[in-house]
Amino acid sequence: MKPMFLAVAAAAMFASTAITSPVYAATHEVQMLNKNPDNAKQRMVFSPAYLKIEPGDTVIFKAVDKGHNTVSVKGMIPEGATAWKSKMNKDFEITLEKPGVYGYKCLPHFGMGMVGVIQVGDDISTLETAKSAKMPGKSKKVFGEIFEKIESGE
Ligand SMILES: [Cu+2]
Repeated sequence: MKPMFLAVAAAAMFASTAITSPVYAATHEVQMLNKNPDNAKQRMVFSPAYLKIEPGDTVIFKAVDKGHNTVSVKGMIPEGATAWKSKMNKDFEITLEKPGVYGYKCLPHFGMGMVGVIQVGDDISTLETAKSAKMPGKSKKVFGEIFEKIESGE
């Protein structure tokens, strides 16, 4: 039984390293949470809130905690890209083909700063446009921090 378990663990590890592979379309996971695992004081978060992927990759939003969804923010996705809006309490999967910066929110917790950004490829030319979108309450701060990170190329 033990070697079998190790093989499964090794396969799982391989699967997680494959996420960074630029050769094949990869699948990434973003969790919808009531508490930031890295900062217990921060409530209602997407984790990770910033994700960089390659064009054609898929993102799965996992409804780990209840009461959340994911909705693309108007004016914060590349022109011609398809907007999305998921159902509350449900996992949601989306494949992003168009390079650029995608800002999204949790509808009930937009003002609490439950927002995230997916960067597809290296084209960040839409970042300035994204910055001028409407961001209520704490979401402005959270978006601002992520945009800074993207600009600094970290
Ligand atoms: Cu939420």
